[in-house]
Amino acid sequence: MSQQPTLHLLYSCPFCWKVRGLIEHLGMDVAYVPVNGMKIRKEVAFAGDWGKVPVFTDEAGQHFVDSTPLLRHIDATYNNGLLGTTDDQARQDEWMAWVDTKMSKATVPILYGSLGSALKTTTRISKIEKFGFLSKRLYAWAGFPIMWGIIARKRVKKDGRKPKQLWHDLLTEFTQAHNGQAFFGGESPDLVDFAAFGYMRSISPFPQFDQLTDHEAGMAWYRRMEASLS
Ligand SMILES: N[C@@H](CCC(=O)N[C@@H](CS)C(=O)NCC(=O)O)C(=O)O
Repeated sequence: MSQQPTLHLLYSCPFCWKVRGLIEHLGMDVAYVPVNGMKIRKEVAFAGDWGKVPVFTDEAGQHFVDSTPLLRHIDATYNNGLLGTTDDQARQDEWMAWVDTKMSKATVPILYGSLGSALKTTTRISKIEKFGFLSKRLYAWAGFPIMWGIIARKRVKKDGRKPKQLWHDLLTEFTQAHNGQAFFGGESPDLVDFAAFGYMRSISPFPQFDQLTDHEAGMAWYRRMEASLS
């Protein structure tokens, strides 16, 4: 029996945006299913004990988790692996690891790195994510000092740079690795481009995205990535 593939996600989850970009690039017919951020574990319990989003369920009802393995699985299954194989596999693997460690760590500081930005972020999240009646209010009011105090403050302090500077440095390093080409993957994007694009795009629903748009090379690449979606 065949069913429409689904992607269980949170709109504010960078890992989910990685997978969405690839799905949109390939023009796949996938239904997005938002989960309640306060009950992720319960809402994706159907996929086993992983307990996180994104979860991709294919037409046969099989579940796949973890964004980078998921990128590889989708590319291999629906695109003949064209974006995940190159002449220089070591370069692709090395930069995929770079994106998944460096860029993934930069999303929390820019979204929650000061009390003011944490408030902006949680207010926006309470509007765009699926919540229960009470949990929405609880999250909007209690979420921001928690995110700032417990998670972001330590991370910003440890890095030493302002979150904007951190992003600008990462975008400079990443776009320089394109070696003068339009994308990391060359004339067209590869899986590393989609991973990086996902992290950056996850900031786009928030006002802090303004802090990234004045990185010229990074933004030019971002616009090319957007144009590659169908
Ligand atoms: N390595 C995973 C990380 C996924 C992840 O941490 N997702 C978060 C949302 S942004 C989550 O579901 N967290 C729930 C939890 O850890 O309980 C991936 O790349 O997919």
